[in-house]
Amino acid sequence: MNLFVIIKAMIIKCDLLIKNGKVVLPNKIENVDIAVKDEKIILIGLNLNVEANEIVDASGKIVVPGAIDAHTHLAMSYKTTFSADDYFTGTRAALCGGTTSIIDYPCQTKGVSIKETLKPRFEMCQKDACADYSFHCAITDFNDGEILNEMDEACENGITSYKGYMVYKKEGMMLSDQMISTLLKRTKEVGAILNLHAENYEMLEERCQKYLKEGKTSPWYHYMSRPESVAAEADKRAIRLATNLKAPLYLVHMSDKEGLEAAIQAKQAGFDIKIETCPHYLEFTNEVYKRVDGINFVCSPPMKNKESQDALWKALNDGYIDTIATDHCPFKKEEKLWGKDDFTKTPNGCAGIENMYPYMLSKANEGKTTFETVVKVCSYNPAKIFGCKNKGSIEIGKDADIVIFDPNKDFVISVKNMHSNYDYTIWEGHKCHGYIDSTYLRGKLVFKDGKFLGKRGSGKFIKRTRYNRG
Ligand code: DUC
Ligand code: ZN
Ligand code: ZN
Repeated sequence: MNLFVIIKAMIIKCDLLIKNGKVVLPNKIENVDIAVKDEKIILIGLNLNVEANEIVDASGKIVVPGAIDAHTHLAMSYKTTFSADDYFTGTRAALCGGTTSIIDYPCQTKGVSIKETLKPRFEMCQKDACADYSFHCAITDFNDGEILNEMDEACENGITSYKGYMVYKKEGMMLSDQMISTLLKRTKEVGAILNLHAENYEMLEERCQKYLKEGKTSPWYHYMSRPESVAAEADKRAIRLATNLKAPLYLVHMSDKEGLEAAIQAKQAGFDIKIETCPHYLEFTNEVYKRVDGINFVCSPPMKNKESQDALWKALNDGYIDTIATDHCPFKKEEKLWGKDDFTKTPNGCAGIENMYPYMLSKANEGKTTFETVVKVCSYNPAKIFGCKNKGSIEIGKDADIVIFDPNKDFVISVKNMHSNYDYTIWEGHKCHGYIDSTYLRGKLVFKDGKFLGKRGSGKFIKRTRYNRG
């Protein structure tokens, strides 16, 4: 064999080569090529000399890892209905918005084990999920201690995070402070992390009753019954409970300045407090509840004042926000209207799964934050915190979950160009400066030029590693 033949034989063959893009790597942005084979990133470098079945020219585009939405409520049962997106439409929409993995929140019914809670969810996802998926399990009852015993085995099986609600008492979901402390202790012991929804139930319930008695029934009173102070009290209590035990705590959907500041202080004092916020708190304020379509924005916690919103943006850019996730939980218009004469009857939740990454990336494109920050909070950090060891960055050996973002493509969000199963969106009319060009899930093209190209049931379960033990 002559030298030419030997060198030719050594040239690596790969499935996909993404060339000439500006790639957001873990600690820098570089113009490099990415080679993908068998669902994994196998090479990253300048002018890679590889053969590829498919070559994509990403000149002028920004290449980022697929986002991980660590907070969704798909097929969530509520009274006589379900949240509008199931695991098919929800994960289809996710992929179309550059989110390649989700971590959903099944909720335990009292008396039921973790395994039994998750079983139907696994079945639904195996059949329906188009994106990769995992679950946090919301705990409502210890079943005489069985749940606590079961947690170690559940962690072994990849379920390494749990959730507690400090609200939803009437729905049987609220935990006492004692139960929260027990869960904080147990999650720390087994190498899991506890996620808390922090609002003060007694404070908000008293306000709800007062407003209803006074005939104040509009969506504005949803906000008024759960204002900044109601979230702040619970945020601070949750932080106290966790720091007291030196246990890790993940505060979901942080929305208020006072709670945020308390969490930042605890972080600065060396405690392991993680902060999640959502795009809707960064974009909207409580003013939305005065709009004619204010009812559509009813979610808990509600959007807060401008001061809180500014504090969230500052904390994001100062590096204190750990993750951004959506709390995706849309309901149909008709269902939202259950609350038209009584705000407490409105199903809580808004859409976001397809909007998070385009919104955040376009904010980076506009200079309100940086691409590195967006990648950190939407991909790298959720992967690290929740033990998705093959996800979260463009690195050799990771899953080839790759998004190509076109900074020059403007896009106006409308219910008509989304891929969910809802019939309105709070993001209607929002202009994104730059948009997702294409999404790859483990090297497969699943979204391009506005079209979903993925496959129902092709999402894989993400068996997560224990907290900080990955
Ligand atoms: N809040 C919402 O708005 N929806 C789902 C659950 C929650 O806590
Ligand atoms: Zn919540
Ligand atoms: Zn939620």
